[in-house]
Amino acid sequence: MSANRENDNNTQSIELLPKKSDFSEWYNEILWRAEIMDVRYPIKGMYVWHPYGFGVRKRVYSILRSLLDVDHDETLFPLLIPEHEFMKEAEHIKGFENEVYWITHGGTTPLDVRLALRPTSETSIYPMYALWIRSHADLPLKLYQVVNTFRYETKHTRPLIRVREITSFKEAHTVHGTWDDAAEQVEAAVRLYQEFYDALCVPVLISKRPDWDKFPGADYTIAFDCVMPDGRTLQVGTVHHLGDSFSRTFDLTYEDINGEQVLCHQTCYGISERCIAALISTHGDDTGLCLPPQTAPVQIVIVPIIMKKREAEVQEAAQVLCDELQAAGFRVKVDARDLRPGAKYYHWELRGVPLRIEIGPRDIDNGVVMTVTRGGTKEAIQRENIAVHIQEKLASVTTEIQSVARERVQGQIHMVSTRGELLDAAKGGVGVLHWCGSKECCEKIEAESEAVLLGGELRGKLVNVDQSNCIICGEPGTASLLGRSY
Ligand code: 5CA
Repeated sequence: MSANRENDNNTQSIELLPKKSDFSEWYNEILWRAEIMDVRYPIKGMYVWHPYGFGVRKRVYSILRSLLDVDHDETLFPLLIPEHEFMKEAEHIKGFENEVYWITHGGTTPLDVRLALRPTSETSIYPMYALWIRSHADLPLKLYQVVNTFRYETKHTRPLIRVREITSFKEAHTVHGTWDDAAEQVEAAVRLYQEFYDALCVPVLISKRPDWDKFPGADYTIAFDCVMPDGRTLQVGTVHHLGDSFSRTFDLTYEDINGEQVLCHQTCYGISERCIAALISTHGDDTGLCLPPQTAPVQIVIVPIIMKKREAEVQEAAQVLCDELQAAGFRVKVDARDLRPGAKYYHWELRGVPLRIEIGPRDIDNGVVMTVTRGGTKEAIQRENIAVHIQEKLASVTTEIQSVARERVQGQIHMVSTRGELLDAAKGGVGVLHWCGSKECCEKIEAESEAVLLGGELRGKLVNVDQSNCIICGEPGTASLLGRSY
């Protein structure tokens, strides 16, 4: 990023880089220009939320919270985990040992017990669960928290995508009486995440990660991937069946109806700020962000079109309109700044505001306002009963955003039915093929495609495929994803 760009966010003349030509550059530009993240914080992998970006985060996480709050309770655990707790679960340690930041001193005094900055919170939460859970009446227990977690990532860090301080880690941790109950919770969590990504209008692929790629300590992992405009995939959420491995380690038992002490079964599922990377990347265009109305901090911007003679009247009409729409529950703003309308259009288009309303003297005379969607559709609508018209307009904007995204992603998914097609399978997108689940066949598929087998047992709405035989060995296989991931 060039140094002279720091103060020119309101300059009109600079075009965004075209999204198609260099997605990575476009992504960096948009985070900066639309005031999402500031990447100049002097620690690698740690970034600062601009207030506007934080406004998007607030909307997105309020959708996630409202879905969870139906049958989960929100909680908050400490950031630090004593070494002896962190080191209890062997698989878990193996998975995270290279990623943990340690606190070794309090001031100048070496600590007796080193403290880990949570990379995720199993080992912080489960010792407390062991104190709380006594009987079957305490189950199921379903809690979640939205916190920061720290991972010393060694791969290339990128804002929102791969960070060392995950600032927006939503992690849910549930406890159940049986393995089957936990498996049912996994399905419920998958439905919940699907609903969440539907609300963001972000198409997602859902698959079961291969055994060698599951969460450290889990029985199995279901992952959500979105397809970025450059064809690479981004894992934007995971749901893990933990079986009883953590329960054994942390002594999580309950008294069942027969008075016997039985081990609990657990699940956990997480989503990070990657969901915002997915939102931005999926919908943004060469003009800037493009936010589905539900996620937009400002849903409607009103731009008064001033003619000198009737300035006060127009400003007043814009404010009255704003008050009326606000009272109807919309997030609305009047842009009364002393700037040309064109500069204001540019400013709000860059920030992804879904709908603009222009109101000038002639509109007032005709009892109408001019609406312009972020996609560029112009329509004059009646001033009377305006809230109803605007509601419909925003709903149609959402539908439009959804279908554009879906069409783009569907064009990036290629069905692969023969081995010969493997090499091109993940070029510019994702290949769908049948795989038996074995490591041996996976290795062949990956070698021949120069891509990664993301997962099998494909579900979700994007791809409809039946059972078929493994592309390599011919044994029964399930629809599986092949891609190159971030
Ligand atoms: N304890 C479980 C579930 S809460 C857990 O930690 N799962 S995880 O490791 O798969 O992380 C959950 C999600 O966080 C991932 O699917 C991924 O979307 C996101 N994530 C993981 N690491 C990072 C990172 N360094 N930066 C941004 N997001 C990340």
